[in-house]
Amino acid sequence: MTLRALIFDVDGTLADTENDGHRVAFNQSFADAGLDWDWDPELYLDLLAVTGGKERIRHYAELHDPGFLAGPGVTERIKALHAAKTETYTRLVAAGRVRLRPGVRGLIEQARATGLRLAIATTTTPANVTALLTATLGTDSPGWFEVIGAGDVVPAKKPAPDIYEWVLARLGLPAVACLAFEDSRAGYAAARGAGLRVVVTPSGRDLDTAFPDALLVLPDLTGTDLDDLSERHRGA
Ligand code: XBP
Ligand code: MG
Repeated sequence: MTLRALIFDVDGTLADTENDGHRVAFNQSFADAGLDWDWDPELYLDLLAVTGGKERIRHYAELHDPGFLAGPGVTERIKALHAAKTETYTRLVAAGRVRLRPGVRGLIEQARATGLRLAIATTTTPANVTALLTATLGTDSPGWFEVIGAGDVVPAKKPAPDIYEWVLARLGLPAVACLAFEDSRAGYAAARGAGLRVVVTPSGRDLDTAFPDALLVLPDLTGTDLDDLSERHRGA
């Protein structure tokens, strides 16, 4: 079937946001709340197996500080930590702390030039998506994406297929008319679970992961030609 839309993951795919962005912002919110938690880069790569910031905080506490979870109002405390983290993260991104991965801008420009529809399917918080797009692609760029599925709009985060299904429903397109771009095992599983073909540009702990059913696995999107991608998609 003819390719009609590209659906992009955000963290790890559009940009390497995690180590210098999200991780730093999590640690800042912990310090500001008087917690002695400090997520170093190695630990953080492990923690990324749990998608969603609030879910990741809870998972860390289960492993390293179960007393925190026994305290009163823990759900509210996690929400407050996470809201503070989002404030810091969006500030870091606005200050230019993260850049797009190679080839992302070029592919998005090709898609816009040929009238291909664009969408986003991510686990991260909506404000983070706006901050990243605005800082890297310009103030108009959030409007280039017809559907932005982000954060808690679906309760079951990646690797569940729900966020992709949510985006497909709003695009009004079947999965076979779209192509997803992902960087991680969880994201790949989510996209495949929704029936999408996937181009994977691995990052983090998934640099050496096998993605046997991927349409393509590439180190990054440098030089990616949209005609070639459309052709591969049609033949898949
Ligand atoms: C990545 C995630 C997110 C971010 C942090 O999502 O799992 O949790 O690490 O953002 P994706 P929040 O690869 O789907 O873009 O703290 O806002 O969840
Ligand atoms: Mg990702």
